[in-house]
Amino acid sequence: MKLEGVELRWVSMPLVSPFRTSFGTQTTRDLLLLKVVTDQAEGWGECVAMAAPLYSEEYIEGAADVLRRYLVPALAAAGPFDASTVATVLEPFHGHRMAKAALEMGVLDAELRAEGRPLSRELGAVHDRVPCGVSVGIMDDLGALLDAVGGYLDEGYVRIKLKIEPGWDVEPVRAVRERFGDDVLLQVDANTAYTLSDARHLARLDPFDLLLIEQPLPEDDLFGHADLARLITTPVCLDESITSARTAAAAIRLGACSVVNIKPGRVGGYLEARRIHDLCVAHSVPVWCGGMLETGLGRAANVALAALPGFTMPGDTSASGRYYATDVTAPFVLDDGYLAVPTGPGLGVEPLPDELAAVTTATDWIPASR
Ligand code: NPQ
Ligand code: MG
Repeated sequence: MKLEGVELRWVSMPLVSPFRTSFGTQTTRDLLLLKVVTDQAEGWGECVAMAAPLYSEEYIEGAADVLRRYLVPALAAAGPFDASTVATVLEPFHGHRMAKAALEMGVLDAELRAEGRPLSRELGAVHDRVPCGVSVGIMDDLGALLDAVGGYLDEGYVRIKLKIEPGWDVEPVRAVRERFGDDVLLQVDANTAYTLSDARHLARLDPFDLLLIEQPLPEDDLFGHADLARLITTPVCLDESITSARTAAAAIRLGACSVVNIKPGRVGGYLEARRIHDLCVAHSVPVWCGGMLETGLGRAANVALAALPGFTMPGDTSASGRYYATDVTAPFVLDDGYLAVPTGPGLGVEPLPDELAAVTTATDWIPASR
Protein backbone atom coordinates (compact mmCIF):
# COMPACT_ATOMS: atom_id res chain seq x y z
CA MET A 1 0.00 0.00 0.00
CA LYS A 2 0.97 3.63 -0.44
CA LEU A 3 0.13 6.27 2.13
CA GLU A 4 -1.88 9.29 1.01
CA GLY A 5 -2.18 10.88 4.43
CA VAL A 6 -3.46 10.61 7.97
CA GLU A 7 -6.27 12.58 9.55
CA LEU A 8 -5.88 13.21 13.27
CA ARG A 9 -9.19 13.61 15.05
CA TRP A 10 -9.49 14.81 18.64
CA VAL A 11 -12.61 13.51 20.38
CA SER A 12 -14.01 14.24 23.82
CA MET A 13 -16.52 11.78 25.27
CA PRO A 14 -18.35 12.26 28.59
CA LEU A 15 -18.21 9.26 30.93
CA VAL A 16 -21.49 7.88 32.32
CA SER A 17 -20.00 8.30 35.81
CA PRO A 18 -16.68 9.59 37.20
CA PHE A 19 -13.92 6.95 37.11
CA ARG A 20 -11.51 7.28 40.03
CA THR A 21 -8.19 5.44 40.10
CA SER A 22 -5.05 5.87 42.19
CA PHE A 23 -3.88 8.42 39.58
CA GLY A 24 -6.95 10.65 39.62
CA THR A 25 -10.62 11.05 38.77
CA GLN A 26 -11.72 11.18 35.13
CA THR A 27 -15.12 12.53 34.08
CA THR A 28 -14.41 12.77 30.35
CA ARG A 29 -12.41 10.58 27.99
CA ASP A 30 -10.40 12.70 25.58
CA LEU A 31 -8.60 10.75 22.91
CA LEU A 32 -7.09 10.87 19.47
CA LEU A 33 -8.43 8.90 16.50
CA LEU A 34 -6.54 8.41 13.24
CA LYS A 35 -7.98 7.89 9.80
CA VAL A 36 -5.23 6.35 7.70
CA VAL A 37 -5.82 6.93 4.01
CA THR A 38 -3.96 4.66 1.57
CA ASP A 39 -4.26 4.06 -2.16
CA GLN A 40 -6.12 0.79 -1.34
CA ALA A 41 -8.49 1.65 1.50
CA GLU A 42 -9.00 3.73 4.63
CA GLY A 43 -8.44 2.44 8.13
CA TRP A 44 -9.12 3.63 11.67
CA GLY A 45 -6.60 3.79 14.47
CA GLU A 46 -7.20 4.78 18.08
CA CYS A 47 -4.53 6.26 20.32
CA VAL A 48 -5.16 5.26 23.94
CA ALA A 49 -3.01 7.99 25.51
CA MET A 50 -4.83 10.13 28.08
CA ALA A 51 -4.95 13.92 27.91
CA ALA A 52 -2.39 14.04 30.74
CA PRO A 53 0.56 11.68 31.39
CA LEU A 54 -1.02 10.08 34.49
CA TYR A 55 -1.22 6.41 33.47
CA SER A 56 2.02 6.43 31.46
CA GLU A 57 4.39 9.06 30.12
CA GLU A 58 2.40 9.49 26.91
CA TYR A 59 -0.30 12.12 26.46
CA ILE A 60 -2.53 13.20 23.60
CA GLU A 61 -0.70 16.32 22.47
CA GLY A 62 2.63 14.49 22.65
CA ALA A 63 1.22 11.69 20.51
CA ALA A 64 -0.24 14.14 17.98
CA ASP A 65 3.10 15.96 17.81
CA VAL A 66 5.24 12.87 17.29
CA LEU A 67 2.81 11.51 14.69
CA ARG A 68 2.81 14.78 12.74
CA ARG A 69 6.52 15.49 13.07
CA TYR A 70 8.11 12.03 12.80
CA LEU A 71 5.94 8.93 12.53
CA VAL A 72 3.66 9.79 9.61
CA PRO A 73 6.50 11.38 7.58
CA ALA A 74 8.69 8.29 8.15
CA LEU A 75 5.92 5.99 6.93
CA ALA A 76 5.25 8.25 3.97
CA ALA A 77 8.94 8.18 3.03
CA ALA A 78 9.25 4.41 3.37
CA GLY A 79 7.66 3.55 0.05
CA PRO A 80 5.12 0.72 -0.30
CA PHE A 81 4.32 -0.85 3.07
CA ASP A 82 1.90 -3.10 4.89
CA ALA A 83 1.02 -3.38 8.56
CA SER A 84 3.82 -5.86 9.24
CA THR A 85 6.48 -3.29 8.24
CA VAL A 86 5.12 -0.30 10.20
CA ALA A 87 6.89 -1.16 13.47
CA THR A 88 10.21 -1.59 11.67
CA VAL A 89 9.87 1.77 9.90
CA LEU A 90 9.04 3.47 13.23
CA GLU A 91 11.73 1.61 15.21
CA PRO A 92 14.35 4.45 15.07
CA PHE A 93 12.05 6.65 17.16
CA HIS A 94 12.30 5.77 20.84
CA GLY A 95 9.20 5.22 22.94
CA HIS A 96 5.83 6.73 21.90
CA ARG A 97 4.30 3.26 21.77
CA MET A 98 0.72 4.47 22.01
CA ALA A 99 1.22 6.81 19.05
CA LYS A 100 2.93 4.03 17.06
CA ALA A 101 0.19 1.54 17.98
CA ALA A 102 -2.49 3.91 16.69
CA LEU A 103 -0.75 4.33 13.34
CA GLU A 104 -0.14 0.59 12.96
CA MET A 105 -3.79 -0.11 13.87
CA GLY A 106 -5.00 2.25 11.17
CA VAL A 107 -2.72 0.66 8.58
CA LEU A 108 -3.81 -2.82 9.67
CA ASP A 109 -7.48 -1.88 9.37
CA ALA A 110 -6.92 -0.40 5.90
CA GLU A 111 -4.96 -3.43 4.73
CA LEU A 112 -7.50 -5.95 6.03
CA ARG A 113 -10.44 -3.97 4.63
CA ALA A 114 -8.74 -3.91 1.23
CA GLU A 115 -8.34 -7.69 1.44
CA GLY A 116 -11.78 -8.32 2.94
CA ARG A 117 -10.33 -10.11 5.97
CA PRO A 118 -11.32 -9.69 9.63
CA LEU A 119 -8.75 -8.62 12.24
CA SER A 120 -9.71 -11.53 14.50
CA ARG A 121 -8.69 -14.07 11.85
CA GLU A 122 -5.49 -12.16 11.07
CA LEU A 123 -4.48 -12.25 14.76
CA GLY A 124 -5.35 -15.92 15.24
CA ALA A 125 -8.62 -15.77 17.15
CA VAL A 126 -10.22 -19.09 18.08
CA HIS A 127 -13.44 -17.86 19.75
CA ASP A 128 -16.41 -15.97 18.33
CA ARG A 129 -17.25 -14.28 21.64
CA VAL A 130 -15.28 -13.34 24.74
CA PRO A 131 -16.25 -13.25 28.44
CA CYS A 132 -16.08 -9.77 29.94
CA GLY A 133 -14.93 -8.31 33.20
CA VAL A 134 -15.42 -4.78 34.47
CA SER A 135 -13.13 -2.33 36.21
CA VAL A 136 -14.74 -0.59 39.18
CA GLY A 137 -13.38 2.76 40.32
CA ILE A 138 -12.55 3.93 43.82
CA MET A 139 -15.73 5.18 45.51
CA ASP A 140 -16.53 7.65 48.27
CA ASP A 141 -17.74 4.88 50.58
CA LEU A 142 -18.34 1.14 50.76
CA GLY A 143 -22.09 1.52 50.20
CA ALA A 144 -21.53 3.18 46.84
CA LEU A 145 -19.01 0.47 45.91
CA LEU A 146 -21.39 -2.38 46.78
CA ASP A 147 -24.17 -0.71 44.74
CA ALA A 148 -21.84 -0.38 41.75
CA VAL A 149 -20.55 -3.96 41.97
CA GLY A 150 -24.10 -5.30 42.41
CA GLY A 151 -25.20 -3.39 39.32
CA TYR A 152 -22.39 -4.82 37.20
CA LEU A 153 -23.05 -8.36 38.40
CA ASP A 154 -26.73 -7.88 37.51
CA GLU A 155 -25.65 -6.77 34.02
CA GLY A 156 -23.81 -10.07 33.64
CA TYR A 157 -20.13 -9.20 34.04
CA VAL A 158 -18.26 -12.38 34.85
CA ARG A 159 -15.36 -10.79 36.72
CA ILE A 160 -14.96 -7.74 38.95
CA LYS A 161 -11.78 -5.67 39.22
CA LEU A 162 -11.55 -3.17 42.05
CA LYS A 163 -9.28 -0.19 41.72
CA ILE A 164 -7.26 0.15 44.93
CA GLU A 165 -4.88 2.61 46.58
CA PRO A 166 -3.48 2.99 50.11
CA GLY A 167 -6.52 3.51 52.36
CA TRP A 168 -8.90 1.77 49.89
CA ASP A 169 -7.80 -1.84 49.62
CA VAL A 170 -8.49 -4.48 52.29
CA GLU A 171 -11.85 -3.05 53.41
CA PRO A 172 -13.42 -2.79 49.93
CA VAL A 173 -12.25 -6.32 49.09
CA ARG A 174 -13.65 -7.64 52.36
CA ALA A 175 -16.95 -5.82 51.80
CA VAL A 176 -17.36 -7.22 48.27
CA ARG A 177 -16.53 -10.77 49.44
CA GLU A 178 -18.96 -10.50 52.39
CA ARG A 179 -21.80 -9.18 50.22
CA PHE A 180 -21.33 -11.19 47.02
CA GLY A 181 -19.57 -14.33 48.22
CA ASP A 182 -16.47 -16.33 47.44
CA ASP A 183 -17.54 -17.44 43.95
CA VAL A 184 -17.25 -14.00 42.35
CA LEU A 185 -14.11 -13.76 40.19
CA LEU A 186 -12.41 -10.82 41.89
CA GLN A 187 -9.11 -9.00 41.33
CA VAL A 188 -7.56 -5.62 42.21
CA ASP A 189 -5.54 -2.98 40.34
CA ALA A 190 -3.26 -0.49 42.13
CA ASN A 191 -1.85 1.40 39.10
CA THR A 192 1.58 1.64 40.83
CA ALA A 193 0.26 3.14 44.10
CA TYR A 194 2.37 1.05 46.53
CA THR A 195 6.02 0.39 47.37
CA LEU A 196 7.75 -2.78 48.46
CA SER A 197 7.56 -1.59 52.08
CA ASP A 198 3.78 -2.13 51.80
CA ALA A 199 4.32 -5.89 51.32
CA ARG A 200 3.05 -6.84 54.79
CA HIS A 201 -0.04 -4.72 54.29
CA LEU A 202 -0.71 -6.19 50.83
CA ALA A 203 -0.37 -9.68 52.33
CA ARG A 204 -3.61 -8.88 54.19
CA LEU A 205 -5.33 -9.39 50.82
CA ASP A 206 -4.12 -13.01 50.77
CA PRO A 207 -7.14 -14.54 52.57
CA PHE A 208 -9.62 -13.18 50.00
CA ASP A 209 -8.68 -15.56 47.19
CA LEU A 210 -8.16 -12.84 44.60
CA LEU A 211 -7.36 -13.83 41.00
CA LEU A 212 -4.48 -11.35 41.03
CA ILE A 213 -3.14 -8.00 42.11
CA GLU A 214 -2.30 -5.79 39.13
CA GLN A 215 0.69 -3.43 39.05
CA PRO A 216 1.13 -2.72 42.76
CA LEU A 217 4.57 -1.10 42.34
CA PRO A 218 6.12 1.45 39.97
CA GLU A 219 6.45 0.71 36.27
CA ASP A 220 10.25 0.27 36.28
CA ASP A 221 10.38 -1.89 39.43
CA LEU A 222 10.56 -5.45 38.08
CA PHE A 223 12.83 -6.57 40.94
CA GLY A 224 10.39 -5.11 43.48
CA HIS A 225 7.53 -7.07 41.93
CA ALA A 226 9.67 -10.23 41.99
CA ASP A 227 10.36 -9.67 45.70
CA LEU A 228 6.72 -8.88 46.43
CA ALA A 229 5.55 -12.01 44.60
CA ARG A 230 7.54 -14.05 47.16
CA LEU A 231 5.97 -12.21 50.11
CA ILE A 232 2.28 -12.54 49.20
CA THR A 233 0.15 -15.42 47.91
CA THR A 234 -2.07 -13.33 45.60
CA PRO A 235 -0.68 -13.74 42.07
CA VAL A 236 1.08 -10.62 40.78
CA CYS A 237 -0.02 -9.34 37.33
CA LEU A 238 1.81 -6.59 35.45
CA ASP A 239 0.19 -3.88 33.35
CA GLU A 240 2.24 -0.64 33.13
CA SER A 241 5.58 -2.53 33.35
CA ILE A 242 4.93 -4.60 30.23
CA THR A 243 5.95 -2.34 27.35
CA SER A 244 7.14 -4.97 24.83
CA ALA A 245 7.68 -8.69 24.33
CA ARG A 246 11.21 -8.07 25.63
CA THR A 247 10.05 -6.61 28.96
CA ALA A 248 7.45 -9.36 29.21
CA ALA A 249 10.20 -11.98 28.81
CA ALA A 250 12.29 -10.25 31.48
CA ALA A 251 9.36 -10.03 33.89
CA ILE A 252 8.56 -13.71 33.45
CA ARG A 253 12.21 -14.76 33.82
CA LEU A 254 12.58 -12.69 37.01
CA GLY A 255 9.38 -14.03 38.54
CA ALA A 256 8.01 -10.48 38.64
CA CYS A 257 4.59 -11.67 37.50
CA SER A 258 2.60 -14.86 36.97
CA VAL A 259 -0.13 -13.19 34.89
CA VAL A 260 0.11 -10.52 32.16
CA ASN A 261 -2.36 -7.78 31.22
CA ILE A 262 -1.95 -7.12 27.48
CA LYS A 263 -2.88 -3.66 26.23
CA PRO A 264 -2.01 -3.15 22.56
CA GLY A 265 -1.55 0.60 22.92
CA ARG A 266 0.94 0.25 25.77
CA VAL A 267 3.12 -2.24 23.85
CA GLY A 268 3.18 -0.47 20.47
CA GLY A 269 0.40 -2.28 18.65
CA TYR A 270 -1.71 -5.37 18.03
CA LEU A 271 1.14 -7.24 16.35
CA GLU A 272 3.45 -6.81 19.38
CA ALA A 273 0.47 -7.70 21.58
CA ARG A 274 0.18 -10.99 19.69
CA ARG A 275 3.91 -11.66 20.21
CA ILE A 276 3.46 -11.14 23.96
CA HIS A 277 0.49 -13.52 23.86
CA ASP A 278 2.63 -16.14 22.09
CA LEU A 279 5.49 -15.68 24.56
CA CYS A 280 3.15 -16.03 27.54
CA VAL A 281 1.52 -19.15 26.08
CA ALA A 282 4.99 -20.68 25.64
CA HIS A 283 5.72 -19.96 29.32
CA SER A 284 2.26 -21.06 30.54
CA VAL A 285 1.56 -17.53 31.79
CA PRO A 286 -2.15 -16.65 31.50
CA VAL A 287 -3.01 -13.36 29.83
CA TRP A 288 -6.05 -11.11 29.63
CA CYS A 289 -6.88 -8.04 27.59
CA GLY A 290 -6.74 -4.72 29.39
CA GLY A 291 -8.81 -1.67 28.59
CA MET A 292 -8.15 2.03 28.17
CA LEU A 293 -11.71 3.31 27.89
CA GLU A 294 -11.61 2.75 24.14
CA THR A 295 -14.30 3.88 21.74
CA GLY A 296 -16.02 1.18 19.73
CA LEU A 297 -13.06 1.22 17.33
CA GLY A 298 -10.44 0.21 19.88
CA ARG A 299 -12.96 -1.99 21.64
CA ALA A 300 -13.58 -3.96 18.42
CA ALA A 301 -9.87 -4.62 18.04
CA ASN A 302 -9.47 -5.56 21.72
CA VAL A 303 -12.33 -8.06 21.50
CA ALA A 304 -10.66 -9.64 18.44
CA LEU A 305 -7.36 -9.93 20.34
CA ALA A 306 -9.08 -11.33 23.44
CA ALA A 307 -10.38 -14.18 21.28
CA LEU A 308 -6.85 -15.67 20.95
CA PRO A 309 -6.35 -18.97 22.77
CA GLY A 310 -3.99 -17.70 25.49
CA PHE A 311 -6.50 -15.14 26.78
CA THR A 312 -7.74 -17.52 29.45
CA MET A 313 -8.88 -14.87 31.94
CA PRO A 314 -11.76 -12.41 31.40
CA GLY A 315 -10.49 -8.98 30.32
CA ASP A 316 -11.50 -5.36 30.81
CA THR A 317 -13.28 -5.60 27.44
CA SER A 318 -16.47 -4.17 28.90
CA ALA A 319 -19.57 -3.09 26.96
CA SER A 320 -19.62 0.44 25.51
CA GLY A 321 -22.27 1.37 28.09
CA ARG A 322 -19.84 0.81 30.97
CA TYR A 323 -18.25 4.11 29.96
CA TYR A 324 -20.35 5.88 27.34
CA ALA A 325 -24.03 6.73 26.86
CA THR A 326 -23.25 7.10 23.13
CA ASP A 327 -20.32 5.43 21.36
CA VAL A 328 -18.84 6.52 18.01
CA THR A 329 -19.71 3.09 16.55
CA ALA A 330 -22.71 0.87 17.06
CA PRO A 331 -22.42 0.04 20.76
CA PHE A 332 -20.92 -3.19 22.07
CA VAL A 333 -23.65 -4.76 24.21
CA LEU A 334 -23.15 -7.54 26.75
CA ASP A 335 -24.91 -10.84 25.95
CA ASP A 336 -24.92 -13.14 28.96
CA GLY A 337 -21.55 -11.72 30.07
CA TYR A 338 -19.95 -11.97 26.62
CA LEU A 339 -19.17 -9.62 23.73
CA ALA A 340 -19.33 -10.94 20.16
CA VAL A 341 -16.12 -10.79 18.12
CA PRO A 342 -16.75 -8.63 15.02
CA THR A 343 -16.76 -10.61 11.79
CA GLY A 344 -16.53 -7.91 9.09
CA PRO A 345 -13.34 -6.89 7.26
CA GLY A 346 -10.68 -5.09 9.31
CA LEU A 347 -12.00 -3.91 12.67
CA GLY A 348 -15.46 -4.95 11.51
CA VAL A 349 -16.93 -1.68 12.80
CA GLU A 350 -16.98 1.89 11.51
CA PRO A 351 -17.68 5.26 13.06
CA LEU A 352 -21.27 6.49 12.75
CA PRO A 353 -20.86 9.90 11.03
CA ASP A 354 -23.27 11.84 13.27
CA GLU A 355 -21.99 10.28 16.51
CA LEU A 356 -18.40 10.90 15.47
CA ALA A 357 -19.08 14.51 14.49
CA ALA A 358 -20.84 15.13 17.82
CA VAL A 359 -17.74 14.28 19.89
CA THR A 360 -15.06 15.70 17.56
CA THR A 361 -13.35 18.85 18.82
CA ALA A 362 -10.69 19.25 16.11
CA THR A 363 -9.15 17.57 13.07
CA ASP A 364 -5.83 17.91 11.28
CA TRP A 365 -4.82 16.43 7.92
CA ILE A 366 -1.22 15.23 7.57
CA PRO A 367 -0.52 14.70 3.85
CA ALA A 368 1.98 12.02 2.88
CA SER A 369 3.74 14.44 0.58
CA ARG A 370 3.87 18.19 0.11
C1 NPQ B 1 -5.84 -0.03 33.89
N1 NPQ B 1 -7.96 0.71 32.77
O1 NPQ B 1 -6.04 -1.20 33.72
C2 NPQ B 1 -6.65 1.05 33.17
C3 NPQ B 1 -6.30 2.38 33.55
C4 NPQ B 1 -7.11 3.53 33.16
C5 NPQ B 1 -10.19 -0.15 32.63
O2 NPQ B 1 -9.01 0.00 34.63
C6 NPQ B 1 -9.14 7.64 31.12
C7 NPQ B 1 -8.30 7.10 30.17
C8 NPQ B 1 -9.28 7.00 32.31
C9 NPQ B 1 -7.58 5.95 30.43
C10 NPQ B 1 -8.69 5.19 33.81
C11 NPQ B 1 -8.99 0.19 33.46
C12 NPQ B 1 -8.57 5.84 32.58
C13 NPQ B 1 -7.71 5.31 31.64
C14 NPQ B 1 -7.95 4.05 34.06
C15 NPQ B 1 -7.00 4.15 31.94
O3 NPQ B 1 -4.93 0.29 34.61
MG1 MG C 1 -4.16 -1.68 35.11
